[in-house]
Amino acid sequence: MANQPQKRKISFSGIQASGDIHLGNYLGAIKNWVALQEQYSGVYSIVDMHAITVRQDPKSLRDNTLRAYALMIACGIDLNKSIFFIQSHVPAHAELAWALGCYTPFGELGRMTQFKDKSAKGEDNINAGLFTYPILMASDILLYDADVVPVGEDQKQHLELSRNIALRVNGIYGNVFKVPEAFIPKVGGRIMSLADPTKKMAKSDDNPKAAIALLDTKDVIMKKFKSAVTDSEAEIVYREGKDGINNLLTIYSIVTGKDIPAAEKEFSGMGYGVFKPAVGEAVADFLAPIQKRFDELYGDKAQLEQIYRENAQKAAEESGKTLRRVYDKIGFVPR
Ligand code: ATP
Ligand code: LTN
Repeated sequence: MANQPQKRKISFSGIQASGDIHLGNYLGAIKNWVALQEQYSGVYSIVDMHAITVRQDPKSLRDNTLRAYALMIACGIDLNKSIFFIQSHVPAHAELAWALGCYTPFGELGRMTQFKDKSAKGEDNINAGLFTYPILMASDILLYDADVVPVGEDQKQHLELSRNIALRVNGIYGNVFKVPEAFIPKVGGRIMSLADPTKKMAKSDDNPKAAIALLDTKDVIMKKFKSAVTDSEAEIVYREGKDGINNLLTIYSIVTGKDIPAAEKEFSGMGYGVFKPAVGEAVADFLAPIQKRFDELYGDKAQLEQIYRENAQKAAEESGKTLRRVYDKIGFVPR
C-alpha cells in the first residue's frame, strides 16, 4: 500500500553469557547496538546456547545470563526500540540451526579461525558445538531478517559465513533470507588486553589483569590501568609498534569523545605514570552511570523476569514467521 509506513530496518546482535562483560565488548559491539537503535529496530540476545560450547557451571551460567541481561539494559538497550531476549527461550534458533547445517559445507566450518584457536587451546573438550557454532550464529541473524550486525572485528569471518549460508539457500530456493552486513567500528573494533597488548581483550583470558569488566570497581579499574603493559619509550603517540599506548589512546579517545590527535596533544610531554591513571579515571567515570543503572535493574528480579518473558514472546513471534517460511521452501509438510 502506498501510504503504509516503511518497515524499519533491523539491527541484530548477540553476546555470550560466559563471563564478565568487558570494555572490549562494549566499545567493539554494545555501543553500536545502542547507537543503531535510533535508525533501526534492534533485536538483541544473550546467547546462552553459544556459551555452552565451553563447559559452564549451571549456577554460574544462570547468574551470568541474568547479570548480562540487566547489564545490557543498563548500557542502553531501549526496550521500546528493541526486542531483547535470552536465546534459549526462543526455540526457532535451534530449529533453524539444524536446517542451515544441512546447507553448510564441512570445509567452510573448518576454516573458521575461532574454531581453530579454541580447539587448539581447549584440548579436553573439542565438541561438535564448537565446530557448528557459526551455524547457530547464522540462524540467530537470519531469523530476524537482519540488515546490519554490530560486532567487533573478531566476528567478521563468522559474519561472512552467515552471508554465504544465506546466499547459498537463496540460490537454491529463491529469495528466502535477507543477506546481512557486518557493522564494525573503525576505532575500537579490536580492544587489546591490558596485560598483553598483542592479544585481544577477552572474557576467556586467564589473566585477571587483561580485561576491564564493566562492573569492576573504580579501585580495581585504577589498579589494572596502572599496571597496563606499554613499552620502554616515554612518548604518548599513536604509532606502529606501540601496541600498549595505541590501545590506551584508543580507549581514552572513545570514552572521552576526544579524537586521538587531541588526546596525544593533551598528554604531550607527560610520562606514562600520569597517562595510565588518567585513562583509568576516564574509564571509571564513563562506567559509573552504567554501574548505577545495573544495580537498580539487577536489584529487581521480578521486573527483570517479566521483561525477559515478554521479550522472548516477541522474539518467538518474529522468528516463528521466518522459520515457517523456510520450512515451506524446504518442503516440510505444514504443521
Ligand atoms: P571470548 O573470550 O570467549 O572470545 P569475547 O570476549 O570475545 O569472549 P563475545 O561474547 O564472544 O566475547 O563477544 C561479544 C561481542 O564483543 C562480539 O561482537 C565481539 O566481536 C565483541 N568483542 C569481543 N572482544 C572484543 C575486543 N577485544 N574488542 C572489540 N570487540 C570485541
Ligand atoms: N559469536 C558471537 C556471539 C553471537 C552473535 C550472534 C553475534 C552469537 N550469535 C549473532 C552477532 C550476531 C561472539 O561474539 N562470539
